[in-house]
Amino acid sequence: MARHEELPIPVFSSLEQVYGDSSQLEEAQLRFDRLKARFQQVFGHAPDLFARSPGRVNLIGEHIDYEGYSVLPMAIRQDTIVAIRKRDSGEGDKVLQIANVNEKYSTCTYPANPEQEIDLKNHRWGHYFICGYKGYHEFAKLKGLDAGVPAGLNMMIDGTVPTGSGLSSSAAFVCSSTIAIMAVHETNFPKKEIAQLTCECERHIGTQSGGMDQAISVMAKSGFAELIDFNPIRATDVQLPAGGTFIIAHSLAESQKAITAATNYNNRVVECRLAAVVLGIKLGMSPKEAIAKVKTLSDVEGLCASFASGRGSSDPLLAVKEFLHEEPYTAEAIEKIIGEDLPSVLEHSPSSLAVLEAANHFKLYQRAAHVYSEAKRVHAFKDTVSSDLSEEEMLKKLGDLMNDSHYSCSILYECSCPELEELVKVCRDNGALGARLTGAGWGGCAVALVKESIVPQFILNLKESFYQSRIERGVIDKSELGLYLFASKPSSGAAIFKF
Ligand code: NG1
Ligand code: MG
Repeated sequence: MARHEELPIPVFSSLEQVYGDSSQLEEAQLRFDRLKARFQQVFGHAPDLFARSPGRVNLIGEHIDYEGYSVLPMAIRQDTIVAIRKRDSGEGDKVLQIANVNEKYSTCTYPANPEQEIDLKNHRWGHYFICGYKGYHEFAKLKGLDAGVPAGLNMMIDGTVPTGSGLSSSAAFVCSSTIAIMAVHETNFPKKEIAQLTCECERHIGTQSGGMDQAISVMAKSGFAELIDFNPIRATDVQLPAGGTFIIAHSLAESQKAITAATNYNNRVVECRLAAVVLGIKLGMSPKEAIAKVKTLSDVEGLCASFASGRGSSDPLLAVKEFLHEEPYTAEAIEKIIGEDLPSVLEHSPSSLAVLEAANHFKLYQRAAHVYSEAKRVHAFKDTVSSDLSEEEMLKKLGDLMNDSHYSCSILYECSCPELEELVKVCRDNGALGARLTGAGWGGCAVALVKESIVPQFILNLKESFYQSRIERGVIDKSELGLYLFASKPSSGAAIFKF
């Protein structure tokens, strides 16, 4: 049987095939009916088809996908649905019109031109659709498919993944858009190719993202978390212990990753790249070779490991401790080691130049120590789940790994924030076996592992000790609490609907 990443995106004719249980089904039916009606009202036709792709929660493995290391996320039930139709020549077929059922998002219009550059200075929600549009056409070209004259398209979007939460609303939108565009062109591809393509095209938004979010959104399977490996992308089902539940809780600090990229997300990608090149040189590569060959910390893991094995260990952290120092590096200090100016090491990519502009020092030791240790925790998590430990012991171990991951994110990677620190503490104080920030951080959600038996009480306690004061201050409305605090089961991945 083909591995599931080899299969194309499933095409369904009824909602039951994705939205399993009855409460979900009812809600999904309402959403699809409303989406179709709004489409008809705005564009004067029914859509040709729909595509949906879910958000995700990352259980462990933070900020390591772009360094080539495996991660362990699961899809959540919240998703983005795109209704789509090719425009007729009578409608003026040279434009893309992207509307949203949520009035907060006003309709965006773009030219039907895959070569258009995304205006990063003026961030608009429709830009994520254009990532998918450009991505589809780049991919079709690469495959030698004749996509013909780029079609004008009408779209109506309905998304339920909270934005700026670390739950990948962005990937849910980019993936559902790309798949809708593929489907309206009557094409479909193996999931792993779509995962790769969507990862690359989301970078048009200006973040140098790894591939985790798109991979899980495209390849998730109901009932399982997935161990996602990169180069090549592969997904392995991970059955989670039945006695534990993952609770997602929003810190109510919004993480605007596309806007803060130069100081936060892309800054860390650049620091990791520089740490990797410096390690490569310290471990014997010539600067030329290191600059050409070393893109990620996983590229020098072999060298680090052989250094460690000379000391009777296999831990790459030994090389980090030996060859990098804890004091932050200045750009000049790094240039002296590499013998090349940093803009050229970073290939003058505009997003990396923006990082250099904004940073005055680089914490190579801390970032590399986080990445290597977090990569090990992912495998420890996977091994624990498939071990023969008692459920009690298993849950305790998984919780400990999540706590260690949070500590590393917070102290070494510095991607937490005061609200997340408070929330993670509240989770642990109320009986979570483990709790950590999830997604890029700097705001957004935490994920907590809680024994099934205490879930209702846990949720009540969190409401009391974290959310109540914020409701009183008007940060959120009481009626919205369910959007910010909920239990999550592993849900299914992307799908196309033709009714
Ligand atoms: P969020 O911020 O949750 O969308 C981002 C990246 C991931 C990964 C995590 C950190 C994008 C699209 N996603 O996720 O690839 O690096 O941060 O582990 O940038
Ligand atoms: Mg995102």
